[in-house]
Amino acid sequence: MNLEPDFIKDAEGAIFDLDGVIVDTAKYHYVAWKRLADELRFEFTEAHNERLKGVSRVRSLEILLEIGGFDFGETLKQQMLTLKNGWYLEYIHQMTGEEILPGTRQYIEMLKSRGVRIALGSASKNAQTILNRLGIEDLFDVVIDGTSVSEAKPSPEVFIRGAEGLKLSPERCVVFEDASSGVEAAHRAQMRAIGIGSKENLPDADCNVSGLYELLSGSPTIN
Ligand code: B16
Ligand code: MG
Repeated sequence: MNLEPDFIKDAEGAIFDLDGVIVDTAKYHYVAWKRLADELRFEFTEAHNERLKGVSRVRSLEILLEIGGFDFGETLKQQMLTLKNGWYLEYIHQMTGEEILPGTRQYIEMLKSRGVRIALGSASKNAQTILNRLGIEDLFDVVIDGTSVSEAKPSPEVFIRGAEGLKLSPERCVVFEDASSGVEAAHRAQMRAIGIGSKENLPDADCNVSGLYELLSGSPTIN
């Protein structure tokens, strides 16, 4: 039995966020940001890190510095962004295909077998590197990431560009997202959003599942 909501079955395009949907890179962002906070000698917890999920690198630094009570100039902030990204890349380069979240490849392949076109819609400027490390570049017809958009989620730009790349009107596409900023971006792009996470954390998503594997197996949603 397949319990996918009908709006996914009717879609011609599927746009996937990366961090939190396909792979858990948040844990690597966390250790890299924590390293920066340690250098600045303030506590940065995993709860604080929740606020950085789905937001751009620059905005993440602003939030981190707010938490630490710092207000630095542009030059210093740029140096910190470079430093953090260098540390993050050290972790990312160790990743293997085993870190793909359960059911991802199977679910995307199932959609493709139905003729659904597939895009990535991520805020990350490292998305291409991560796809390469995981060995899943072949799954995507189009990749829109932090290097190809000018506005961060909740701007709908990343998803509108994804639909354009797939040559589909936005209403024909669905988005898979784990961040509330991404759900809002999908809705502003006139797309339905499948929330990867609980209804409590993503109340505005059109349905909620704990992971793509639930859509594959036909398990009930956790709405
Ligand atoms: P980078 P997503 C987002 O990825 C992460 O969730 C967010 O924590 C990160 O700040 C952002 O990418 C930018 O990442 O530093 O690699 O450019 O969820 O949009 O796939
Ligand atoms: Mg995400």
